[in-house]
Amino acid sequence: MKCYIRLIIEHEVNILKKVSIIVPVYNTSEFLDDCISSIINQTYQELEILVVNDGSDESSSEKCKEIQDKDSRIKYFSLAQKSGVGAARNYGIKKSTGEYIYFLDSDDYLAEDGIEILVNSIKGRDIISGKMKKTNLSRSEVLEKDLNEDENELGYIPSLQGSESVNLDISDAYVYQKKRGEVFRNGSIIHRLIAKKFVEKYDLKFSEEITNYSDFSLIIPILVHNEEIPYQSSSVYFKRRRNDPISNPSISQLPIEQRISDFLTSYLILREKYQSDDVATAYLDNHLLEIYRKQIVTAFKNPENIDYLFDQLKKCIIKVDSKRIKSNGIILRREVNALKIGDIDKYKSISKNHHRLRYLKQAIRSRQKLYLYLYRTIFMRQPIKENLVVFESFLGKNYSDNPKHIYEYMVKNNYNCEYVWIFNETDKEIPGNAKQVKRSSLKYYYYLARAKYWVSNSRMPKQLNKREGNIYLQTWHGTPLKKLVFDMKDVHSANPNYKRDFYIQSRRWDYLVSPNKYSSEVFKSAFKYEEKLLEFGYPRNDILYTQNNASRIQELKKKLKIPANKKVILYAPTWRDNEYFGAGKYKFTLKLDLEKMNQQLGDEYVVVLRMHYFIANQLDISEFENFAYDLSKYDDIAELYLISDILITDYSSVFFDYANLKRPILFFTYDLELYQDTLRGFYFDIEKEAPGPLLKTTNQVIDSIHNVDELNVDYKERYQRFYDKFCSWDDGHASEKVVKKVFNKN
Ligand code: C2G
Repeated sequence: MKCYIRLIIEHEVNILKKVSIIVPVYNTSEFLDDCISSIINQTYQELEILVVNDGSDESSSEKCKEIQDKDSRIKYFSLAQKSGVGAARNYGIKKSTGEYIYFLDSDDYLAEDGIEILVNSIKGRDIISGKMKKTNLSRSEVLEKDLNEDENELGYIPSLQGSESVNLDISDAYVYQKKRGEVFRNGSIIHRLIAKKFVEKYDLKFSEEITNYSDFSLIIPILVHNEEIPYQSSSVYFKRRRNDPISNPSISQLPIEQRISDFLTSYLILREKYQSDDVATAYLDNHLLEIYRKQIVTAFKNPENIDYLFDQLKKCIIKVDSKRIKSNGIILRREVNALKIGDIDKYKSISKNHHRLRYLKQAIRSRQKLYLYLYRTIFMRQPIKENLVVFESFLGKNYSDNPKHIYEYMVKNNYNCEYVWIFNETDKEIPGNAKQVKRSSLKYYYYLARAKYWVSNSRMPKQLNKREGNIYLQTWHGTPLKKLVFDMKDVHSANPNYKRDFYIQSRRWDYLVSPNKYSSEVFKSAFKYEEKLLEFGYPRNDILYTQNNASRIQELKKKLKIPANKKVILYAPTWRDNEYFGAGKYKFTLKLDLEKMNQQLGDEYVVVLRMHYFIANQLDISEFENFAYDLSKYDDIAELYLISDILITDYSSVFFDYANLKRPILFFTYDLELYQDTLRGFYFDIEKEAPGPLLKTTNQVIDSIHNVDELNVDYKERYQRFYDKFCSWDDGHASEKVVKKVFNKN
């Protein structure tokens, strides 16, 4: 209401003009709330919201129906069958009654003043362009952010967000007149306000025969009929980068061949129709050449794509004005010439050399690129070494986990193999005669290219293609409590392409070790894993059965300089997706009060702190000498399990392994709600199934330790149930079973 009055005062006689916001929907149930809320909460209220369901699945259709009741301005339409985004938008145009039209995709959302700014700035023109900002964040995350702090990340102007801070007198700020084509450089119609009468006058419609690039059929006439197109950078449209291009891709995440083919179809139709208009032909030709350089050349690394697209591309290239080709480099010009004469063999040969040259150019730029070049062009062409096995644990951070125990079994049992271990820091004391190779060194690429076997508990870089004959044993590194990859809804970690990358990397696994039946099921869904599962329990837990005796425990305590007469509390928490310095470098803030623990438990216990291997910051515990020991860098946590009397953890998979020892476990879950509800989500109700109490404060932790005998009694049955479900495959022989299945002894 406030906003209405304000606008009327500002524009005196202006009657508010209605904006029709057209929202085509196809399978975006998880994003629709954000999208629709961002419209309903616009500071400019004179709106109609046309939601056009383009044959979505059940859950999105249900969601569409649900949101109808949210606001009387919503008009819902459902197309009889999936007809494509162009058809859905055309339907919306037909049904619209506003003076202006604005297109918003159903997985995106708007800044709250996005429409108001455009309406105030259009001033009788046919169109005004706002700004599009790509983001990985949800709407609520954007609203919650301290925008001053995150201005760079969002590229957003904080002072213009929210109705209170909108400066309505923005006539000066508006209209950075740009060259017409430049305003449409991204080839997209979204984030622009368009006068309906202009749409009607030229009968503007989206192409319906293609999925990608249907916007061009609107963009071209807009460019043709408008000398200048104003641009208002403070009207922000948030375009969401969807995190799951595998299960539910957005249009721009569809296969590259399809996108290119759609573009070429659209180019041909429009180039024909607007052949006499310089602006239109320049825009189309420049786009074609840009798409050629950026997408087509990449797609043509696969020669099958050349066969598929060659004729279509030839028809387009013939139409490009030759003066526009002249300004390009010699390689592109040679390719264009081969295309024009339709000589596919010649084209393929030029294109092959072109790729070689590109790789070489990249190789000169950095050492890693050079190694990768040698990996692809030389090492991968040498024969595979049938008895070469490469091991890696936790990305080279240590000598540990399932790969360590598999390796030691092979060494002890005289497997006739050549072994290589990958480490960040070499010269480790390890048994056997394995070569130690630095991660990302030239030797690393060499051995990975030549090895018949890869054994790893985490992912290998996605650039390292699997070669014919290679066998990749993936052991993974824990029973999952927190949701993994494709079972995660949002990705809060530092890498927004996490799901896509994971999918590419995990397609190379031939075997996956599973610690229990429950994990087998989770792995199938979370990793979309369909290859062989080795359901034998975890090799890393063998020593919890074979070395769980007093003399080994004393030996380890001595090695670790832990007093023999003190009991050990092991604190091993996991990492938090939202606390990081950068990709793979996470922060941790110690919430356990060591001072208090020392005072109240110091006579009987010492504390061993063990941070997750992602944690990059060092804990300063120097003031707790002789009470707290930081063993975060110690290689194998299983040995720390052996020496400890009590485990404190949180959502880490460590408790599934530790339960093999049947010793007490406390859960220090001070941020349970945040972790469970926002960051990850869990596979089961930890409050009901955890084999120990969930505690929020250091005092509760201390009390539980004082009363540990009573806890053992209280949790006895629950612990047994937990053990039966998660530990029953572990029997001290998992390494043997895995090795016998995967490796041939001779
Ligand atoms: N780990 C460790 N020290 C910690 C935490 C974990 O040495 N403080 C090791 C343990 O072997 C643990 C493994 O790293 O089992 C995996 O750690 P998690 O905390 O479970 O976290 P994450 O690396 O995200 O693994 O499916 C497995 C997990 O759900 C994912």
